Amino acid sequence: MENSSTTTRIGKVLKVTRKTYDVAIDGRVITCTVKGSLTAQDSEYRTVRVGDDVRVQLVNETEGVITEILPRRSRLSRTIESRQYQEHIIATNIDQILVIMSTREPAFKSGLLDRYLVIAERNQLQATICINKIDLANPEDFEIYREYYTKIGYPTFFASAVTGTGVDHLKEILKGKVTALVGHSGVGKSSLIKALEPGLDIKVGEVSRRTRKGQHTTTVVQLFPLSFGGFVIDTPGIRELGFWDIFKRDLHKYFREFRQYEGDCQFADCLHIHEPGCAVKAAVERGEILEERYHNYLAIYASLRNAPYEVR
Ligand SMILES: Nc1nc2c(ncn2[C@@H]2O[C@H](COP(=O)(O)OP(=O)(O)OP(=O)(O)O)[C@@H](O)[C@H]2O)c(=O)[nH]1
Ligand SMILES: [Mg+2]
Ligand SMILES: [Zn+2]
Repeated sequence: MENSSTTTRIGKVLKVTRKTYDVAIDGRVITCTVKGSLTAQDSEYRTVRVGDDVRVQLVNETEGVITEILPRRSRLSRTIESRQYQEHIIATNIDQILVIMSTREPAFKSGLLDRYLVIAERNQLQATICINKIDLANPEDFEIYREYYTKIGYPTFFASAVTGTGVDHLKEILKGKVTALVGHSGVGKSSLIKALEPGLDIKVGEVSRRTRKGQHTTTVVQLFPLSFGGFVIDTPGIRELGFWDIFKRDLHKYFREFRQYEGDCQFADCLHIHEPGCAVKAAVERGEILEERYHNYLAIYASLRNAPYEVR
C-alpha cells in the first residue's frame, strides 16, 4: 500500500481529546489518531495542539492518521509554575485576539480590558476590541475608549447582537482568520457569533459559564469553523490564560504606548510607579496616556508577584 501519499491531506485540528483529534479537512471533520513516529521525536512538534495545521493520511471517509505537524506561526500559551515554568500551549496558529466587552450587564471595566490586552501582548498577538451591548448605552460615553484604544493600535468598534450594529464589521474581522475570543461571561460572545452564524452550535460559552462557578474551570479549547471562512476559539477564563504568570517587573512591556516614553525616564530600569523623573507619568499628566489606563497599570502591578530572583 505505497500509494498512501495520494491520500494525504492538510487539515486543521479543531479539538483534542484523550485519544483522538478532530481535524477539519475540506469542510469535513475527520477523527484522527497520531502516528507513533511523530510522538517519538524529541521536539515541540511531538504534541498535537488545537489550531495545528497537520498532514493526515486518510484511512477512510471519516478516519485518519496525523503524520506531521506543520510549522506553527503563533501560539497562545502560558507557563506552568508548578512544572518548572514549562510552557503550556493553549492553541496555535492564532491570527488575532478579539476582546469583547459590554457597555452594561456586565458593566464596562477597563481594568479587565487591559488585562486581556496584556495577555495579547505577552503572546505577541494583535488584538481588536469590540464594545458590545451598545444598544444599552449612549455611544458617546464610550467614544473616549474607542478613540484611545484605536489610537494606540487596538482597533475598537461598537456592536450589538440585538440590533445588529457592528455585526457586518465583526464578520470582516473574523473572515479567513483564526480568532481567539476573550471576554467576561455574559458580555455576548456567543450571541455575537450566533448573530452572524445562526447555524453554529457554539456551546462553549454555556459550559464555561457553568464551570466558572466551580472551583476549577476546564481548559478545553475548541476551534469552530465559520461558514464564510476562518475559525473562532472561545477561550477559557483569564486565570486559565495564565494572567498571573507575569512578574511585576515585566508588566510595563505589555503596555505598548509606554514604549515611546520609556527612553526618557531618568532611570533605565524605571517601572513607572514612584520613581522620580518618570516620562511615562509625565505623559499621563499631559493627558497623552489615558489616566484610567495608567491606574489600571498600577492596580495590575500591585496584584502581581515579584520575580523569584529579585527583591524590590
Ligand atoms: N441588550 C443586549 N443584550 C445582549 C447583547 N448581546 C448579548 N446580550 C444578552 O446578554 C446575555 C449573555 O449573552 P451571551 O452571548 O450568552 O454571553 P457570553 O459572553 O457568551 O457569556 P459566557 O458564555 O458565559 O461567557 C444574553 O442574555 C444575551 O441575550 C446585546 O448586544 N445587547
Ligand atoms: Mg457564551
Ligand atoms: Zn518611568
